[in-house]
Amino acid sequence: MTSEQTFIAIKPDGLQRGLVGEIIGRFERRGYKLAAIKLVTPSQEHLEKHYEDLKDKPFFKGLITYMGSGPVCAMVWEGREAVKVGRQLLGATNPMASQPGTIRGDFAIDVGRNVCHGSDAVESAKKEIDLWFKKEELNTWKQAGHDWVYE
Ligand code: YYY
Ligand code: MG
Repeated sequence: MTSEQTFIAIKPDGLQRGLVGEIIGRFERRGYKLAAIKLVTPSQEHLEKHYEDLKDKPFFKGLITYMGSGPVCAMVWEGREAVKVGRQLLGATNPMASQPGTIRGDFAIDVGRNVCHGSDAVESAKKEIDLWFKKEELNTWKQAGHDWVYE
């Protein structure tokens, strides 16, 4: 089984709106394994690193303020094609373009309040996991249901 890890974060609006359990449940029910989880209110410096690719965008300042406005639930999810499928579970960046059945398609309206973050590639997932987590915060464990999810 080729396994990969993705960085998923529930943004401050997701916390405020009580969507933590709902979002975690979708990854669990799909069969993914939680490797790390914590609540953190990220500093401006941390967020500027996380979103450094977007620093020239007009929405950058607002994005940093919103993301630093309260706790974020930072997670690492693991399993087959976790990066790609994680993005599918989240839905399109703009919730207005997200399909119903996706997290953003079910729970969000404005792009600037789109509830969750997910890495967009295996390389960026590695960078993001490295930025948000220390090595010792990542757990290696075997899911009891593993062989009922994977052939
Ligand atoms: O990876 P993803 O979160 O789906 O989109 P990005 O293009 O990386 O943008 C990051 C973040 O920025 C997005 O989740 C919301 C916000 N944003 C915005 O506020 N307005 C836009 N026009 C585009 C993105
Ligand atoms: Mg992105």
